[in-house]
Amino acid sequence: MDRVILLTGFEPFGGERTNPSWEVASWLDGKEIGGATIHTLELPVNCRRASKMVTDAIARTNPAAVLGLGQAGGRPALSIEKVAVNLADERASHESDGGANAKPVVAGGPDAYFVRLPIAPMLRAIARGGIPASLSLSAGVYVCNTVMYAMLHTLRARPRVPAGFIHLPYTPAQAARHRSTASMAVDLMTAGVEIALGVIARAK
Ligand code: PCA
Repeated sequence: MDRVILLTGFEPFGGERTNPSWEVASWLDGKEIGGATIHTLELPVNCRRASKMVTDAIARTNPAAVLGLGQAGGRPALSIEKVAVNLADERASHESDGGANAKPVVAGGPDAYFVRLPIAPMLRAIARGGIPASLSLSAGVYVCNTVMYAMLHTLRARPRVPAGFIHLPYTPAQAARHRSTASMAVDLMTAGVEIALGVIARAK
């Protein structure tokens, strides 16, 4: 049977016309990387619905690895997340109270999960490709963190399946509508994510 890597992205949100995560994911849909086929899934920017969709997709496709992508406007580089916390705040995009109203993603679940990705080799490989990338220790408490937590929780009994999340900067077209904001071209972000997927696919 074909090995599948599940790659998720998001719809636009917060008044944006596009979301770089879905632009990148859709470029990679159907590609063969390291002996695996990329299957993509576009998620709604809603904690409850997005986490249900990702856990359903994991059950349906039994993937060899799962990588989530999301937009983190203002970040200057591809940002490989290290930790998902058991907190979800559906209003976090428009109410910035720092997650004081956040609820558990999974009631009674562990406080946090570390992602299961070969982060250091991924960072080295992306940098060798001439693409800026860095490690992030917080994905916030909004939908990206929720989806990452949900995927790691669902896969908790399958520790050999690599799973994690990369946040992406704005595209130049998005940044042109914000002042003094970092951005990265979609083809460069796509190349960086493709390199990351290659490292993940070849890791075992
Ligand atoms: N970024 C948001 C949600 C969807 C997205 O692309 C986040 O960082 O939670």
